[in-house]
Amino acid sequence: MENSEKVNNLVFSGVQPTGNLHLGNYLGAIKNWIELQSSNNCIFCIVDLHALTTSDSRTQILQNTREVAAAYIASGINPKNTIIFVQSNVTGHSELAWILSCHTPIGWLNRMTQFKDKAGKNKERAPLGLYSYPVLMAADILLYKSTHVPVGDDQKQHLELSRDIAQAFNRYYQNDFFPIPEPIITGNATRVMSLRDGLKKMSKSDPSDQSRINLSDNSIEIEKKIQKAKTDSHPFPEHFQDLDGRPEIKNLINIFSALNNESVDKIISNYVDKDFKIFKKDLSDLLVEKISLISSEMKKLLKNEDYLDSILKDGNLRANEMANENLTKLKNIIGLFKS
Ligand code: AQP
Repeated sequence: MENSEKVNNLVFSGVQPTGNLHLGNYLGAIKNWIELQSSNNCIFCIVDLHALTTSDSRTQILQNTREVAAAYIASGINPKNTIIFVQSNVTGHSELAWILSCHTPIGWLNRMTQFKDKAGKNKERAPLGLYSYPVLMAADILLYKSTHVPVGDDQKQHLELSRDIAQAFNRYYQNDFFPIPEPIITGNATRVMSLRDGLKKMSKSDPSDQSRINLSDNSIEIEKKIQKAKTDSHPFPEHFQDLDGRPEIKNLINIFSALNNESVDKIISNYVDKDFKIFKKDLSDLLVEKISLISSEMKKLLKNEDYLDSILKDGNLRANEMANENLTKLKNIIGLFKS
């Protein structure tokens, strides 16, 4: 569909350049973006300022930024129609984050479970940025007056906070400046779980590389990881309800379903009488088909830094233009001095 035919939605989302981009990031977020870009105006950000919130992810941030850009393009994001840019290159994000933080009660932030999980027992020593991360996320979304935000299930609470902040701002200034952004959390893989523990989210920071399929994995690595993926001693389930209490099996079937756009019921009926080995073999073939294409394209793109940088430079310019226009209007609403 041509740009002129696009509806008036503005879709915004992002990924942190923290290394080890994985299947959860792809199925929970990036894959859905590809479908959205044909009929919506889309902005996809590489949220490097968020990556500063944990010390492990501060290293190699430049290389990881290019890796995320390569993953977006290799997965099928078209930089001609869609803006791909780097958060730290649009200063409006930090500026709006401060303004919004002045309109956000601390009690709202105290409810955020991700901070509690990530800070763990060491809350007093956690960086302030980790605590105020959701306000920066609200600024990312609201800076562009975004209407829709496709994310994985883990970001649901942060998105609800963004909506609360937008509503609070609009109410305070008796204005409808910010649209209230709608979450898009769809598909069977809104929460892809670890291959080693079906109760833990697949995540970049899991110390075990065996817990995730990285977008950079080759076919041999993918096959090995699926072969070794944790299952249980029961036979293949006969019904959807049989998946209760079998998180590892449920996860593998959900991944299968999300990759080939088939219902979970259909997959269960296809494999009900078969050995798990056959299911795992077909799943790893499917993953190799989808992921190794992305991974080889990423490798090619990463060898061409000039090309990647030119895409980001163009995206930064386009994002800055939109951000500055919205920030000027917003400062006007607040009544800040303008020379
Ligand atoms: N396991 C997952 N299943 C489905 N979606 C997921 N997402 C992340 N993990 C899963 C979605 O990917 C997008 C980008 O995530 P991010 O990189 O900004 O941060 P994250 O959610 O913190 O990713 P990780 O892998 O879990 O990183 P660490 O280990 O550093 O915490 C988001 O839309 C997210 O929902």
